[in-house]
Amino acid sequence: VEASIPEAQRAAWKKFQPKEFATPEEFESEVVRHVETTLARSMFNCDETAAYAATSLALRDRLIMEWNQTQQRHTFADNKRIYYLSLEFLMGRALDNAMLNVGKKEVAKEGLLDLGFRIEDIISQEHDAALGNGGLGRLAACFLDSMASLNYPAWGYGLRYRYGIFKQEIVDGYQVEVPDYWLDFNPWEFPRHDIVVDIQFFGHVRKYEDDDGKPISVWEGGEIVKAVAYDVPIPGFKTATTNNLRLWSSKAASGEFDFQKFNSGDYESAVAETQRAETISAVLYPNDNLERGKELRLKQQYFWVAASLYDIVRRFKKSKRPWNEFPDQVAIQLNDTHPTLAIVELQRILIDLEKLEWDEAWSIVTKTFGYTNHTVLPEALEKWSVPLMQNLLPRHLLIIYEINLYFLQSVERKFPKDRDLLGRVSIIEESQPKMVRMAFLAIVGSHKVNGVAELHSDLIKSTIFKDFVKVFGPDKFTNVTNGITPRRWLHQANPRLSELIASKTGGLGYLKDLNILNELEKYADDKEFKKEWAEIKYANKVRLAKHIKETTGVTVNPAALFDIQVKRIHEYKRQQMNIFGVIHRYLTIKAMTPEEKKKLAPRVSIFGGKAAPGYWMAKTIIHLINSVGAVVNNDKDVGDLLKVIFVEDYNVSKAEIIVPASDISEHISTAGTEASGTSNMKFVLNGGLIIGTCDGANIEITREIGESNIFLFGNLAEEVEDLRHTHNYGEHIIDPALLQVFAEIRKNTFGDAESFTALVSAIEDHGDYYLVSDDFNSYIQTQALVDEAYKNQDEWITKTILSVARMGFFSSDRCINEYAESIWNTEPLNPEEDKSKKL
Ligand code: Z16
Repeated sequence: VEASIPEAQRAAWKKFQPKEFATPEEFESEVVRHVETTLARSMFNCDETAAYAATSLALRDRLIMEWNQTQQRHTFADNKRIYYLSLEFLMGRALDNAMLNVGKKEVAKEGLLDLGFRIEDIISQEHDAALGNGGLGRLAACFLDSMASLNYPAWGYGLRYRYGIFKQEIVDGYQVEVPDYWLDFNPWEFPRHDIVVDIQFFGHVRKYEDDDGKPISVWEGGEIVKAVAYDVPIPGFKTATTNNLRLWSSKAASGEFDFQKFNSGDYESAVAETQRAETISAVLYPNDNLERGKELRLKQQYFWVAASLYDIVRRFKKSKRPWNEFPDQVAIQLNDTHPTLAIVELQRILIDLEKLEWDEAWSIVTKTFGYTNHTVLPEALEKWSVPLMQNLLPRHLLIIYEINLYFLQSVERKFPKDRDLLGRVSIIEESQPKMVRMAFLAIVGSHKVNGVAELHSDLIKSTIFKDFVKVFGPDKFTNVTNGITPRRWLHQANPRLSELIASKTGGLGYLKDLNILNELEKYADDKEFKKEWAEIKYANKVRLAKHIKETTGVTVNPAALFDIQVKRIHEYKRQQMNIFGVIHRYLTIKAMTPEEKKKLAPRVSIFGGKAAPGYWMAKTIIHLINSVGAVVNNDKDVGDLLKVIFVEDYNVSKAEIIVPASDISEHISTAGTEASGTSNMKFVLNGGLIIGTCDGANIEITREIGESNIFLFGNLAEEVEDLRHTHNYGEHIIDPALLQVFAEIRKNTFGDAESFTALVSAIEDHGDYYLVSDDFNSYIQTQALVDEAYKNQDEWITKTILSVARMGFFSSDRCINEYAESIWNTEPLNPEEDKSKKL
């Protein structure tokens, strides 16, 4: 149906296009209009929630205009588009980001004040969009920001979970999970009830030959679920580009519920179908770096992938180009193996529905996809049982077998008679039951595979994907070191620091080209500058101290050294080593004379992070941290010298308060286990130093900022295998300082020692897989160096300034440009309108 307005009537449309608000008054008039009409309230019942709602609505009206124009521009130019498929988008709050990106924060601030509200109070009304677990999901959010800010025509595709990551409450020192229902009022999403895709599950495959004797496969029967699109605008920072994030929501195919069944009295099954369909997009799986092979998870993956590909293919077909041009128009990036079925689905569309020959189709498929690996942990590598896949996606399983057959035949031709190799690289694992190895499928179906930091990209080539380097050659594998968006992680989280930097580097341009930070080097010894720098850090610590007081009741001294470890709780990230170190410090303080105590720098050890609900060890770590805090924080002998804080419900907006307040942050994973880490980058960019292992992006951070500006310790990745071997088959020596910590725990100093036996026993009796005992000594010695260094504030500040000045490399803009050049083969589409967007 032609929905376009005829030429003759378009003048009227153009005349009434909403204008952007140039003054606070224009903004105010829009806020008042939304309060009084959209929200049906008035000045007599406008609380902060209502003011937040109206502010967001006023702003989004403007956003929509830019968004529509961007989409029109992209359709007209018909360039190659980037599609970023991710099961997680950890977006956080949208309002502040939107105001900053479209350059309207000042106008809004003044306008709100005039209406009786402080902008910070309004911003903090917003519920985080928390559709992700940790690093992987936040990376996807940073990438969207960078792609829009760099004017790449790009779409994100994900799932619209009704419940994001759970809210964490700490009750009696234990984690309790509370559902995160976030959709009550969400002005940032637009339901597209006209964009609905039918998604098929189950059924069977019927095979026959057509009139020319060509074998045909038809996927029949089973059930249909509907995918409804919800769009979220993604504004670029001071560009005319507002890209789109499309999230799919599941709905029963029959609409509401089956009235036939209902009327015939079969109430339960009438509602059951609806519920089963809606369950698909109901909840985010709360595991970080763990895959459990549940059927509902596979349903989520196929549902999201099939809807997204339908959409992408439909858009391509509008341009009426031949199929071989598909990879020139479409680049699809797979964020981990979660969307790997997209490879199979595109092959299915091309051969079953579009009737292309297998080889032609497969060549299109492999040119289209790129695969990013985010972990080498074996328990995180996805495998799906063949019987499960057979039942849910019978046609896809057949295609996977065919992909594997042709692949193994090619391997056989290249390496004749190496049967072991064939078994090792087979997409199907010959286990009981057989399993589909999703990472192998992703490698075979993509033209590039990348890791997320140099060490990690080297490790995947030498360990888990070694045989594939042999088969495909090394050029298929590449590195793109992760990055973070400086807009949210500096400008938004740390406005005063951003302002100071802007004042010395010629304005906000540094947020577009982070290498400009280099100009700060010349202030590393500037007295005035250093004073301001230190004042800002102090103010950020006061802000965090206030949050800690309000949420935990504990008073912390902002002048103390703030030592922070916030990230998902995981044995490989070694929060247990941190808390053992804290206990060691506590014992040391208890044994000190008053004179010795005077020389010690007071410290606040701050932890935060969620444990997966089924991860018992991680929950035990949280319990130990809180138990230690309860003792230490109330010990008069200790006073201000040590405080232990667990910040409840760590999330994106908490990170925006916590990150700018750190003196030192901990990135202490067992070498070789943390693929990259991205909070390490955020902390340094905000003027904090790092204590860390030679792991992930820590290594490149060290290279950029200089060895003297980071506290590295511990064994190296290449030593890990031997150490583990020694623990299990040789002599496992545990550091005496660590044994002393264990002894103290056993004395019930931190409550019933039995609660913590698993933590101690993992090290003493079960081989200490994460090498806590091997790194502990070097860890506490390095912490002592931190104490010493912190006493010399003058040098410390210089270190932090130099570090910030050298962090340009870690902008997600650099990262996205690398993806565009080395994987997507695409360029930005710079709009004329950009020129009017002043920095
Ligand atoms: C995740 O957050 C990461 C990897 C993974 O396989 C699954 C999840 Cl949910 C993280 C890595 O652990 C981290 O090192 C990395 O910085 C991040 O992904 C982004 O690449």
